[in-house]
Amino acid sequence: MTTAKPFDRTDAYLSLSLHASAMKHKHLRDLFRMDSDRGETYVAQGAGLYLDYSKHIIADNTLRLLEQLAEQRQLSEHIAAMFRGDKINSTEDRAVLHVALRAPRDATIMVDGQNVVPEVHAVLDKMSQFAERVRGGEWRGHTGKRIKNIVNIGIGGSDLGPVMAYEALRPFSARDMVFRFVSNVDGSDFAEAVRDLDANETLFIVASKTFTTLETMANANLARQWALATLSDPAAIAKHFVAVSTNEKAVREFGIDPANMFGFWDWVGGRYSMDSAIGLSTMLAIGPAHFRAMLDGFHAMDEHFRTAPYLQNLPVIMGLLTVYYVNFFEVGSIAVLPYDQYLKRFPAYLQQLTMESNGKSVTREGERVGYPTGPVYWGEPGTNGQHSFHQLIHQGTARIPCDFIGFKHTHNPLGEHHAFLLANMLAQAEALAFGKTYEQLRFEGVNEDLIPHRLFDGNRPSSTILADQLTPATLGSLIALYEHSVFTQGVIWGINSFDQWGVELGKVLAKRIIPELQNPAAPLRHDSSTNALIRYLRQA
Ligand code: G6Q
Repeated sequence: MTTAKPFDRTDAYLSLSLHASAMKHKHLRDLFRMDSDRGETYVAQGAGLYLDYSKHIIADNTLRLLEQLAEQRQLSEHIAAMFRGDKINSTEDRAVLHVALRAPRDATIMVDGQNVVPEVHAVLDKMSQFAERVRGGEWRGHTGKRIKNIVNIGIGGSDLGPVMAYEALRPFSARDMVFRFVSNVDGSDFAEAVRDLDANETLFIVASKTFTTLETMANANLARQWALATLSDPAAIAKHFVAVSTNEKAVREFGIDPANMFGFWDWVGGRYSMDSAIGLSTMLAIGPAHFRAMLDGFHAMDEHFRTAPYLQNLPVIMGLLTVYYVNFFEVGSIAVLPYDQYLKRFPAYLQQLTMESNGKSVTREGERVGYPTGPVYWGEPGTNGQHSFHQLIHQGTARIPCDFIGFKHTHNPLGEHHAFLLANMLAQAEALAFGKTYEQLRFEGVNEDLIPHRLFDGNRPSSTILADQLTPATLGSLIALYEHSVFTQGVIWGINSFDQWGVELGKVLAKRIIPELQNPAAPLRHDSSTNALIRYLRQA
């Protein structure tokens, strides 16, 4: 790949800066008035998803310039490099191949001279056999009882995806089983997860890529004690604990038979791992066939991302629009608002995916960037958010682009709920874009003093993402959409979206503080604030 100009020195960046200063004076009301087909022009479809991006402060030339930006930043070469297995995670010298996790059995993806696809399918097959045995009651606990409870112990990438997917796919899950997720190194998390469970019927999945993570190891040890308090016999561990990891040695040392270990690879980043063996709890919940349908959904979006032209490419469009707002409209956050209760953990999942990936301030070459990068992603399901923070999105001083996500069909067609839900979603996007003018309020007879308070400026951008129904395949497409949007942003900004050095320092400092908290006599050599806080907490 030839060297591209840095982001803020590309011709497209300079043109976009000028262009955006003109677009800042445009209003969505006028853009829609001038082009009555806008709502049907600025749409794209792929992998079962429909994206309406017409309610963005853009015109045809914006899209042309964003397309040029993608070209000048060599986005397609970067996409090809990722799919080819190049070591694009340069600071860790690793390939980035979550796309291989959902590649079809006959695909070929080479890492260090070896096709990784057969290994991926071998693990999927092993997971499927195990899931069938547990779900079918063939795999029994040490005392012969059927396994009814699954507790996933993991944190970060080894937790957020599994929890989110379990919640999202509940309609497809085994309703006679209980699924719990323990992540925090707060004993309360573990205590609440197991308080009503019978150890004879409980299987723990210890999910940790490294198998060294403090929180997960502490919770796994707690789980072992808890299980043995009932089961007594250490041999019981083999029937009640399985591991998902890349570290076979540590798994064995913990006492889990490597035969009950499900592996993955260093080219799968934690936050990109929910469709690897880290998704074992998901497969136990929804069964192998639905899990594979989810992988097909991911793969359909991968293929769309790899092959569709930039301006018909959903993740590229979403990624470029994010760059447009962050770098030319001083946007600092993006709200993700799923109008589907099953997606209640989706914003939390996206927080990690987006912010751990693009929360970087140096380029891949180690130069400090001179422009903003990753925005804050946050959100809650609608309509709940409408009765809380939407006020700020409608009338606050910050511009917060929103992603609305909705489905044509609900899994629970009760009363008129679904029409109410979708109507609210569409109304929010409409209100944000078009607002309510002074003239409208006067016409409605609103008291002059109240008009400033009841005015809605509008011109607040949003995307609407629709699909037929929230199925395993749709969920896969939706996640891959955001994965590749994050990738697109990272390429444009020239940062490494796949390392996470920013989480290291706190971990190191915590290890130093643990003995200081436990031993009241330990000398304290921190700053005066940390010292005083430790003294306060020691008294407890
Ligand atoms: C994700 C991060 C991080 C990781 C957790 C858990 O991209 O690397 O969230 O997933 O720290 O790590 P282990 O799976 O190694 O326990």
